[in-house]
Amino acid sequence: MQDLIQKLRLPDLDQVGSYVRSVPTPVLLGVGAAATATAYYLATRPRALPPACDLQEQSLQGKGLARESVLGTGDGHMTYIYEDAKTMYEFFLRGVRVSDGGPFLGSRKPGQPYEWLSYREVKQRTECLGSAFLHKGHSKTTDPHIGIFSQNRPEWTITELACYTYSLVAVPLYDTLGTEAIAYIIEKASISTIVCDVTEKVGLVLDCVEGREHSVKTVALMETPSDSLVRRGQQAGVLILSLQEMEEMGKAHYRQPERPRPEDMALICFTSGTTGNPKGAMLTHRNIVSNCSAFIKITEISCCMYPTDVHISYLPLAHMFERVVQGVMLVKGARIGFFQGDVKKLSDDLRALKPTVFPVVPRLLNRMYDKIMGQANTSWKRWLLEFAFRRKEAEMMRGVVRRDSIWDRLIFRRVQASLGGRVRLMLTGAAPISPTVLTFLRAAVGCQVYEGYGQTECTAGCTVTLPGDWTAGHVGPPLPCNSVKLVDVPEMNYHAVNGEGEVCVKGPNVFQGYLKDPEKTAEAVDAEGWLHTGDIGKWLPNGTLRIVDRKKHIFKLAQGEYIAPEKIENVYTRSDAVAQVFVHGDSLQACLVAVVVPDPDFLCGWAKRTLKLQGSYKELCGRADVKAAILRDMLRLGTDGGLKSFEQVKAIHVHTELFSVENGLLTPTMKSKRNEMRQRFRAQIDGLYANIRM
Ligand SMILES: *[C@@H]1O[C@H](CO)[C@@H](O)[C@H](O)[C@H]1NC(C)=O
Ligand SMILES: *[C@@H]1O[C@H](CO)[C@@H](O)[C@H](O)[C@H]1NC(C)=O
Ligand SMILES: CC(=O)N[C@H]1CO[C@H](CO)[C@@H](O)[C@@H]1O
Repeated sequence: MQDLIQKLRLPDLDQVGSYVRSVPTPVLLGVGAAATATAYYLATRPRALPPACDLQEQSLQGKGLARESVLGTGDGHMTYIYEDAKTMYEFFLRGVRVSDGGPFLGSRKPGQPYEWLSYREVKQRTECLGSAFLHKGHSKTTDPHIGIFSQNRPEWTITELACYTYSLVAVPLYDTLGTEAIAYIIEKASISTIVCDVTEKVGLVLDCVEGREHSVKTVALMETPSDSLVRRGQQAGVLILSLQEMEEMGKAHYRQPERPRPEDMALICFTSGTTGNPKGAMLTHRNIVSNCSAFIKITEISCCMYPTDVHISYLPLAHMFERVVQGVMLVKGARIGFFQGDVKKLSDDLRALKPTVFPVVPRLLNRMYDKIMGQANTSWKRWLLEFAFRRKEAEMMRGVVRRDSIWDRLIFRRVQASLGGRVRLMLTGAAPISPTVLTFLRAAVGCQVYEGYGQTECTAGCTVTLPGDWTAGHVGPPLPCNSVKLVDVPEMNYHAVNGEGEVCVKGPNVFQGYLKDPEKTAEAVDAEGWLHTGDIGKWLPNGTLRIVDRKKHIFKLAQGEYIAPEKIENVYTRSDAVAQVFVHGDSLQACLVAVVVPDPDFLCGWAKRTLKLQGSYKELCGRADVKAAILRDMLRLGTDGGLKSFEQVKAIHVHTELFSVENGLLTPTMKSKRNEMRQRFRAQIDGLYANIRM
C-alpha cells in the first residue's frame, strides 16, 4: 500500500479551502458572531447519533489474549450479513434486486454529465463476457485466471463480475509494478486472457511475452485495436481484439452462469514487498464477503447505505481497499461513479458526481488540510477558523455529526461544496493519518469519517473505528469478522501481557496464502492460522488498537544476543571511506560480518590522507591494508556510537559495485533487500566465517 500512496498523484483541490472568500469582514465577527452563533445553536440543538456500542468498551477479551468485536455474533467470527449474499456473485445479484435494476456504473467524458449503465445492463454484459471466457477455454478447474490491466472504469468492474459469474478468478495488474514484475505475474499465474484499457498497456504485455515461451493467448482491448497492434500480436502468437468483439462472441455462445461457492477463489492480488518478486495473495469469495459484511454491520446503525448512495471510484481497484468499498456498494444496490482517469480532474468529477461515499488516503487528506490552513493566512482568518473548528469539534465529541450549523454556513460550506456537497461517509486507510488532520477534517467536512487498518492479506481491513467514536489516534476495535491479538516481540521490548506486541489477525477475511509460494505463506501465516502483520500495536483502555511501531529486522546470534542490523549499518556508514554496508549474522554464528562498498567519491582522498596511499578506486579496494584500515575506522565509529562488543563486526568483505535498484539489492524506496543480499554474498560470507574460525 505504501506504493499506492507514493504513486497516487493528488488532485488539485483548488476549491478546497477557498471558503475564505465567503468570509465577511472581520469587523462583523468577533464576539458578536460568537454570541449569535450560540443563540442560534441553542435554538436548533442537534441530536447525537447513537453510538454502535459502549465506547468505553469497544472490544472484548476472547481466547488467550486475543480481542474481538463487541458487535460480533457471539458464536465465532461473522462471515456474512445477508443470507442471500455469501459470494461476490450473490452480492451482485442482491444489488440487481434491491436496486430494481437501477443505475449502477457511471462514467463521463470531459465536461459532460455522468452516464449510467444499469444493474440489468451490466448483468447482461457480464454474462456475455463471461461466456466468451468459457468459449476461450477458461473454466473453474482449468485455466481460471483472467488478467485485468486497466485504470478504474466500468469495464473493470464488468470484467471482474464476469469472472465471478462463472467461478473464474480475476488477477489485477497495475503498471507501477514495472514490466519485469508484470512478466513474472503473467507467468506465475499462467494467465492466457488479459483485458486491457488502452493500447499502451497491450504494448507492455507484448513487451513481456515477445521472444519467449509464454501463456498469453488473447488480449481484449476496451477500445478498437489498430491494425499494426493486431499484427504485432499475431507475431507474438497473441490474438488481440476489442472487448466488444469478445462480448459479441459470448452472446453467440451463451452459457448459463456457474455460481461460485464461498470457499472458491475470487481474486489474486499481487503486492510488491521489500524483498523479491511480487507475492500473489489468494482471496476467496468468503474473504471479501466477510470484510464487506463486517463493515456494513458496524455502520448500519449510523450510516446505512441505500440504492441512492453514490461512490466515487478513483483509488486503484487493483488494491483491496477500493475493492471492498465497491463490494459494499454492490450488495446495497448503490451506484459507482468512476473518475475520468486523471486525478488532476478529480475535483471536477466530485462536483459533477456529488458522491455520498468518498474513500480517501491520508496524503489526500493532508493536502486538503494544508490547503485550508494555507488560505487562512491572516491572524483574523486563523482565529476565526480555529474558533469554528473548536465549536464543531466540541459538538462532535458529544456524537453530533452534521453540516448545517452556522459554522458550516459561514466557514466550511466551500470545503463541503468542493467535494460535491453530499458526502456522508468517508473512509481512510492504507497508512497512518495524523490525529490533528483527521479531527479537523471530520469537523470541516461534517460527515462520518472512519479510519481502518489492515493489509491485503486480511482483505484490506482488520480493525475500523466505530460510529460515535470521533476521537483520533487509534484505528478502532477488531472488525466482527476477525480476532486480533498482540504477540511478544521481546527484542524490541514489547510484551503481550502489557497489551503491546506484533498485531496478528485470524478470521474468515485472512487470505488463503500466496500463489505457488508455500515458503512466503508460512512466513506470513502461522500454523494456527494467525496472520502476522509486522506492525506493532498497543491496546488502549477502551478496547481500541493503536499502531505504534513496525517490527524491524532482528535476529539472534548463537549466544542469544539480539541484533538489529540496520542500526549497526547506520553507525558504520558514517565513515568517510564507506558508502554502503550490509551487516550479516545468524543464530548459528557467534559474531557478525559485513559486506562493505567503499565510497567511490571519497575513498581515494581518504586513503591518501590517512594511509599516504595513492591509487585508483579499484586498486585501493583490492589492497589488504586498505581493507584493514576501513575495518579499523568502522570499529572506532562503532565504539563512539555506543555499539556493544557483540554488535561490532569481526571481518568485512570489500565489494566495489554499489547496491542499487538495478542490480536488485535495493527496493525502489532505497531500502536494502536483505534476503537478496544474503544470497548474492553467500560465498563471501561463508569465506569470512571460515577465516575467523581458523
Ligand atoms: C492569502 O491568501 C489569499 C487567498 O489565497 C491570497 O490571495 C493572498 O495573497 C494571501 N496573502 C498572503 C499575505 O499570503
Ligand atoms: C479511547 O481511549 C483513548 C486512549 O485512552 C482516548 O484517546 C480516546 O478518546 C478514547 N475514546 C473514547 C470514545 O473515549
Ligand atoms: C471493509 C471492512 O469492513 N473492513 C475492513 C476491510 O476494509 C475496510 C475498508 O472498508 C477497512 O477500512 C476495514 O477496516
